[in-house]
Amino acid sequence: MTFNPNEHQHLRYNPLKDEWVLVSPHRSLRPWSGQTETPPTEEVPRFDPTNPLCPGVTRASGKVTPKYESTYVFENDFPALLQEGPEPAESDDPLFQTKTAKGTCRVICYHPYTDVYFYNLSTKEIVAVIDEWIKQAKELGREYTWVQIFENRGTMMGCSNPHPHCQIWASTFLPNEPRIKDINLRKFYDKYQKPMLQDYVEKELQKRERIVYENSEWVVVVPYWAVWPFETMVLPKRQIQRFTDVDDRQKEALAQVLQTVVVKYDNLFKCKFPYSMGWHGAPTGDKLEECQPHWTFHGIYIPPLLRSATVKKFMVGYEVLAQAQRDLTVEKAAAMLREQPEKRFSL
Ligand code: H2U
Repeated sequence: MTFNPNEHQHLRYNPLKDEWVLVSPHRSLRPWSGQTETPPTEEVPRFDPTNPLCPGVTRASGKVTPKYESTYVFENDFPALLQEGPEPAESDDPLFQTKTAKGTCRVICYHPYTDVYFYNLSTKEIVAVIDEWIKQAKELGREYTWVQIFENRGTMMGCSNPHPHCQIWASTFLPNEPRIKDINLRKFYDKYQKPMLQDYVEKELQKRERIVYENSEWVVVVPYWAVWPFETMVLPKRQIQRFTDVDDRQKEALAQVLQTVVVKYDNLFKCKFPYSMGWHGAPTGDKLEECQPHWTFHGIYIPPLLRSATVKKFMVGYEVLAQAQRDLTVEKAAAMLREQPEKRFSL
């Protein structure tokens, strides 16, 4: 029998994490009698006088959200990172290491209306969100080593508020995911003298097996090494290191990406598709002036759903004790998303 990646078990390497994922395609037809989720619904009013993210409503801090007309940014009233605080004592015991953690947390409201999202905002309105992301990345990047812009979509992903918004956590330290990525991107660059993700984009554009969507500036793929069933990466066709390097052409094209990706996701299981998404680029703060050609700016979407709006993937058992595993092949997941129309379903 000859090996067929769509049928036969194998391991795939994630060069960004230096990790392997087990792919078991023969297992994808197994029946499911475990937990099911409530299908994500989407009926929200345009304005809710009790929602603190709506214009004119008072937040937990007692401050009033102004009557904003585009994007609006405020300091998170429940920040995980504070700018100031007592510092822990250094320890020379290798088993009990502690480090200082400082930072700041903000919330960005995308639009004054609660019943809008990337699928029904105009290009101009989406570009306003992108501009705000870039502005925040620039401002916070001057002070902080890592500026993590991220959005949790849907209650299944821990989103606490239906208003269109995202969060920013900026820190004095490099968190684990980008820290490991930085090490692996650098190793690749040193070995091949080429940014890993630029090389990857070029090869994916040739192979054309995992592309979900592409336009003149960006390509969206289910990465070769994806762990989550419908995980995607948004990669630039022109090499850039950071969000602050994105030019006007890339901005307009990125607005199209944001709109199309969510429409395809929502169409897949006819629901408000839950995910965490965010952006990664070269570290900032002290490293702002450092040349970091090994980095390529990119976006990441991590959705938890597996086979319907109510069945999600659990990262448990073998995956937390040994190694991540997937049943649905990456290529099949990419095809399923690619085939979705670019017009959103209506109920
Ligand atoms: P999530 O939906 O991803 O949880 O983001 C909403 C954020 O808004 C959350 O971090 C903040 C929460 O702390 N928030 C305020 O800062 N003030 C409020 O009055 C409500 C919510």
